[in-house]
Order: sequence, then structure tokens, then C-alpha cells
Amino acid sequence: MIQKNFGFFLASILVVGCMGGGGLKMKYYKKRCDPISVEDTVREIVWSKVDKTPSLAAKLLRLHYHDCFVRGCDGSILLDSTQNVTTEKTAGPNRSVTGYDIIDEIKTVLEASCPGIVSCADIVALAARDAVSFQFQTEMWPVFTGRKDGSISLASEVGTNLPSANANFTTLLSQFRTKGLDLKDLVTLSGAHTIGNSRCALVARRLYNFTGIGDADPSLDETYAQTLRKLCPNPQNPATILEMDPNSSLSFDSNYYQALNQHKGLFVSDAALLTNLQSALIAKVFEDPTVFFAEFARSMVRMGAIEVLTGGQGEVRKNCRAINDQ
Ligand code: HEM
Ligand SMILES: *[C@@H]1O[C@H](CO)[C@@H](O)[C@H](O)[C@H]1NC(C)=O
Ligand SMILES: *[C@@H]1O[C@H](CO)[C@@H](O)[C@H](O)[C@H]1NC(C)=O
Ligand SMILES: *[C@@H]1O[C@H](CO)[C@@H](O)[C@H](O)[C@H]1NC(C)=O
Ligand SMILES: *[C@@H]1O[C@H](CO)[C@@H](O)[C@H](O)[C@H]1NC(C)=O
Ligand SMILES: CC(=O)N[C@H]1CO[C@H](CO)[C@@H](O)[C@@H]1O
Repeated sequence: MIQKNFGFFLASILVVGCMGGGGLKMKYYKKRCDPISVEDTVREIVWSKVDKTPSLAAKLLRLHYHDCFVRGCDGSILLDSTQNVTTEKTAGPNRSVTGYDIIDEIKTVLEASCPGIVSCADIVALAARDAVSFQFQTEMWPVFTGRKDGSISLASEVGTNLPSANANFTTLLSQFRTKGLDLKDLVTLSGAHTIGNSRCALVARRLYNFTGIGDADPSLDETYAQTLRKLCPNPQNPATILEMDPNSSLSFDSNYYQALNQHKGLFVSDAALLTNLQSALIAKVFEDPTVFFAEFARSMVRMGAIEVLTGGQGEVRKNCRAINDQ
């Protein structure tokens, strides 16, 4: 447990001085929902869900990332489309995002015990942390709270803001920089791919037709490419589930970097981290889980502060799927 608490410990020290960024605070809800503990409530629900369905951890982590990268961590990914607007969740990269029902369930419980106070955006941020933390039975990173919910969600904004699985290093870094994140955050947060699943469609090009002449991506380990071709024949079965870290896809560990450094990263965007000297050096160091966990904690705090709405900005939605007064 010492090692496991280390990330949290270090991140706490690093961020205490500057709060959570963007006006977020530690334990924002502590007095606001007394005697109910908002954070305990979220954790209890998430832990019981992840206990039953371990693959949910990756879903909730990705949900938070997709929320933050499009219009900031404002719960905009949760909004359902209306007659007037086609929202983020319907856009291509979001189609495989799930976990909305868990957020709804948490929201329902919190609205009953502490109505109108807890934002959907904060529930998403807390749920992501708790989902990953279940495995360790301790908080893996501090979540600063006080986010408000946004009222705008546009499918058309997803494509430009979320990096593609085929993105190169230059594009990835510039997309992260647009969000106020740096090179180290890019390498660190990509480590989220140590849990979760993907689909053949996202790697088919690397396996069968990388440059359009029926070739494989030469930066992909040849033995691993063969394994992947067996799992993903051409044409693919869209229902096939591909583990991103096949040796331990349910375990949050540093195996993503071990695989990456053996040229067994799944996406072009993963492999891209080895194409930059500085980034490749960091990926090497992150093979040590203690170092990776500490940095992951730090980067999640930074990601969780992207373009947040606080104070009088935004609203606290009553229903995470719809803006108030509709
Ligand atoms: C660096 C740029 C990134 C790219 C290009 C990328 C791309 C992808 C893609 C294509 C998938 C598979 C989705 C599908 O099957 O439809 C995926 C899954 C996933 N991503 Fe990323 N991602 C990136 C960064 C991140 C970050 C920053 C996080 C979280 C901090 C994250 C967490 C996840 C998780 C947990 C999954 C597995 C989801 C599941 O099991 O359902 N990714 N990512
Ligand atoms: C949807 O569009 C209609 C017609 O333009 C407008 O009257 C209505 O207020 C809009 N609703 C929302 C929620 O924006
Ligand atoms: C990276 O991808 C972008 C967009 O596809 C492209 O314009 C750029 O030339 C690529 N950069 C490198 C170094 O390959
Ligand atoms: C490979 O890519 C090229 C160029 O995009 C395309 O013309 C060709 O049909 C592809 N081949 C296969 C087998 O998909
Ligand atoms: C899985 O583990 C084996 C044995 O340690 C290792 O050789 C292989 O590279 C790993 N594969 C991936 C994708 O991490
Ligand atoms: C949650 C959600 O809106 N998912 C949608 C993602 O996109 C697919 C395809 O457009 C829809 O069928 C899903 O309902």
C-alpha cells in the first residue's frame, strides 16, 4: 500500500499550493451536503459497480477524458441530443463511450440526499478516480471539485478536439497543448491505455494497408502484428474486442509502457510516443509503476481542470442528460 499511496501523496504535495486549477477546491462539497459525504457516496456506488464489472473502470476513466477534451470538464458529454442539437456523445469517437447509466444512478442518489448541489461534471471526475482506485482500495489521485455543468454540447466539436488513434506525435502534442497540457502529460495520460478495450477497425490500417500498398506498420513489432492479424482478420469482425494491454487489460499498472517500449503499443498514437526523444525517455522511466502512478496523479489533476466552469459560471444540472429549464 505504501507504493500505491505514493502517487496520491506526491500529487497532493504538488497541487496543494495552487489548488486544483481554474478555481476548483479540495473537498468542495464537504460543508455543502452535510451530513452526506458526496465523495463517499460516489465511491461506494462506483466501487460496487466496478467490483461486479471490472471493465467499467476503463469506461469511466475514458468518459472523463472525453468530457474534458471537448469544451472542458463541464459534463457536456453527458447531454443527450435534442430536436435542436446533436450532442457530443453521438459523434464518432464517442460512440464507444459508455458509463452514462452509472453517472445517472449516482446523480439520482445525490439529488435525493443533496438536491441541486453536486454537478454532473464533478460526478464524472470523481467516478473516474474511484473507478481506477477500486483495484488499489485507496484514492489514486486527488479530485478537486466545484465544477459547474455547461449547457453547450456539439457533436461537431468532437472531431477536432479529440486526438485520433492515427495521430502522429506533432499532432498529439499540439492537441494536448491546446488544452494546457504538456509533453509529459501526453506521455503520462496515454498510460490510461493500460486498461480497457478497443476494436479492430482502429488498428486495421496498421496491420494490412499502412501506406496503401498492402503493408503493415513497420514500427509495430512483427510478432505482435501477427497476433493482432489473427485476432483481427481482414475484413474485420466489428464485434471483436481488442484489449489495449493484452497482458493485463483490467489491471491499472505500468505494463502499457513495457509493451510500448517493445513496439507493441496498439495505436499509431501510442507508437508515436516513441518517435520523439524526450517522450521516449519518459516512456522508459514510466516502466516503473511508482513513477508512473505519481505522474498519472499529477496529470489527472491537470486534465480535470481543463476549461472548468466554476463559481457563477454554468449550472448544476438536475438531470445529467439535459440542461435545466428545457
Ligand atoms: C493521446 C491521445 C489518445 C488517443 C488517440 C486515444 C484513442 C483511443 C481509442 C481509439 C480508443 C478505443 C476506442 C474504441 O474502441 O472505440 C481508446 C480507448 C481508451 N482510452 Fe484513449 N486515447 C487517447 C488518450 C486517452 C486519455 C488521455 C485517456 C484517459 C486519461 C484515455 C483513456 C482510454 C481508455 C480507458 C480506453 C478504453 C476504454 C474502454 O475500455 O472502453 N485515452 N482511446
Ligand atoms: C429549439 O428550437 C426551437 C425553434 O427554433 C426553439 O423555439 C426552442 O427554444 C429551441 N429549444 C432549445 C432547447 O434550444
Ligand atoms: C502529422 O500529421 C499531420 C496531420 O495529419 C500532418 O500535417 C503532418 O505533416 C504530420 N507530421 C509528421 C512529422 O509526420
Ligand atoms: C489500400 O489502400 C489503398 C490506398 O488508400 C487503397 O487504394 C487500397 O484499396 C487498399 N487496399 C486494401 C486491400 O484495402
Ligand atoms: C506480454 O508478456 C510477455 C511475457 O512477459 C511479453 O513477452 C510480451 O511482450 C507482453 N506483451 C505485451 C503486448 O505486453
Ligand atoms: C450514447 C450515445 O448517444 N450513443 C450513440 C453513439 O452513436 C451511435 C451511432 O450514431 C448511436 O447509435 C448511439 O446511440
